[in-house]
Amino acid sequence: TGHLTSFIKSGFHYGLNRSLGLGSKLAKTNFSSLTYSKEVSNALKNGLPLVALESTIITHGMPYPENQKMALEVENAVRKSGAVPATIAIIDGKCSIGLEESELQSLAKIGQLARKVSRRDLGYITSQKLNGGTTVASTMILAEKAGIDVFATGGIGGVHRGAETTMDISADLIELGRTRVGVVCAGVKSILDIGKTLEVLETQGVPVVTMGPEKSSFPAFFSRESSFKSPLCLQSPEEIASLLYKNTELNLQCGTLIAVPTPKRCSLNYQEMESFIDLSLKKCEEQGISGKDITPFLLGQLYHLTKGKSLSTNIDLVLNNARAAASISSSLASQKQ
Ligand code: PSU
Ligand code: MN
Repeated sequence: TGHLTSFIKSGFHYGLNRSLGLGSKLAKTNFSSLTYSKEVSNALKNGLPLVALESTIITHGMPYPENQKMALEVENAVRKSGAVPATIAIIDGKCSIGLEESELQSLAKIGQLARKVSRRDLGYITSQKLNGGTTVASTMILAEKAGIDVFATGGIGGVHRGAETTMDISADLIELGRTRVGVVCAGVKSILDIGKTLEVLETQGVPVVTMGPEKSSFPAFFSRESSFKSPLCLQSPEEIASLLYKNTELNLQCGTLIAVPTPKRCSLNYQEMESFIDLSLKKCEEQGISGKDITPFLLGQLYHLTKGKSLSTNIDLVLNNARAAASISSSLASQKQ
């Protein structure tokens, strides 16, 4: 048996000293186990602004080949807006910060054959040398380890409707409460309970800011508006970057959620989406779908019910978020100097 097994067996005897011995060794292993793409390692060396991108959206959020096209377009949008994209995923058990194009293409192709990797799956997936798309939670963890401050995605996980009985609350929310990365999204999809999601974010101590004028509502992903008021509103990328800067300076050790409303041209009708969501939730229950399979299932249902419109909106809003994240990251990089 290896070092780790004997440690686990004798763990009981370590008591309080445990964090001294193996803790620091593991911390070192962890850090060196990150694999960087050339583009990303060059950006990190030169202090260029970076934007982390997640990969569950590629493996479990969209069908092939649209997922591949989206992923490449989003990377280019970040580059065009003056930052360096770092798509994060687990490739053959390696925590990869930035993917080479061929890696990204293979991941998109295998889709749901790759694992959906959240915080608790990281150890398993890396030890078994598997492939995985990282959720918002695990992408945040790896981005922070790599020293990337800003991360763009479409929608984050949240509190599911009916969570008062199912307890289905995404690990993304807990991660936002403990990991120091700014996450740019289009708000929370209304397949979730938006009100409860905002409550949990408050409990976790997460600042939630919508990029827009005062009194903006918190956006609902497919639609620009919801019936919930955004806790904070800031108009410019510079102001949002200062907020991130101060959160770091105060050493709050938590994330910041930045919501960017979906562009007007591709926003979908709120009422119509509500009825589609109700239908999808019913089907989900009928088929006994649970746990981590719920979000991918609901996304697939909405794709059919909207005849593909949900997908094109999804792609547009991710691109929009990527551009906003690039501006925020650039501004943060200059404020740090
Ligand atoms: N919402 C989307 N598309 C997605 C996801 C959420 O519109 O692809 C993914 C994200 O990776 C998010 C994850 O972190 O689902 C949340 O899953 P869960 O609800 O099981 O925590
Ligand atoms: Mn869940």
